Amino acid sequence: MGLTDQQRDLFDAQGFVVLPGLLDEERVAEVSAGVDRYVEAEPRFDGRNVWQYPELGDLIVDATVLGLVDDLMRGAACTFHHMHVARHEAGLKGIGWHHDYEQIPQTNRSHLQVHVLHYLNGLNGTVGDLLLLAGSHRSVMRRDAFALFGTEDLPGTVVLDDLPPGTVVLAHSATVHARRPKPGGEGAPARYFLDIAFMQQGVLWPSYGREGWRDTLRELAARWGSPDRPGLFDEAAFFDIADAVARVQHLEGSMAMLLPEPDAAAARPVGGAIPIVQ
Ligand SMILES: O=C(O)CCC(=O)C(=O)O
Repeated sequence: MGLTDQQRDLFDAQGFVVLPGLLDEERVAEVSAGVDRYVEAEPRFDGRNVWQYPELGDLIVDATVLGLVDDLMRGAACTFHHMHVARHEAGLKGIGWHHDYEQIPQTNRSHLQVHVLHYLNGLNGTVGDLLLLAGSHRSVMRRDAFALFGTEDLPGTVVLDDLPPGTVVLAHSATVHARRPKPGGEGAPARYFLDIAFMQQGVLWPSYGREGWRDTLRELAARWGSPDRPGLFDEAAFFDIADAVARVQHLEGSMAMLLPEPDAAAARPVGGAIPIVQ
């Protein structure tokens, strides 16, 4: 099963596609058991130990989901970046508008990064809705550029608040999104949420932002690596994010002037209106 042309076009136009109930009941139950053990043992917002949970590793390499990611990559291979795992209860805080495209500094969208968002119990209008800003993946901006708008509706906002269990949202990681907190959900099944990020190969990407990211990739490769996908857990796809942050954090002015001079043959705008490219 792959994406239809219409779904691919939708992804290109709005930055995401919603696949209601993609995972069946049995798979949802298996992964949920892994989530339960994970959230009871691991620190929050830290995906380094996912390899210790077989159901979570199995989800990273789920053939159906990876096949859909392949469709979006349009023939290019991809590499796993991180997985986050959460069980959200009533009263959960929101997360303001942001995107998750990994690039330092944000300069272009030459290569694709996809976030696979799993809502194992679906969404039902309690605890938190997912907001997505359609078309925002085309704009280059800091990850927190729209944070000043909190979780307010913006023109182009799509609200996901009614999804069946097993739903997967495939999102271009540069799509601006937010979690709007909602009342209710007490005494009901929790909001099971996982995100898994994959990078299109062809450029070096920033690593996962915690020391030990190489070990995580090695552990995953040892257990879930396969000759069919030699680059899936390839640490050589990444530079250490801490090195890149150190390079840019004290920059002043236009970074272009710190780059090597273009060679004489490089296209150079002359006369007329010089295009402002960034
Ligand atoms: O909880 C959600 O639905 C989305 C969370 C989110 O914004 C994120 O993981 O970047």
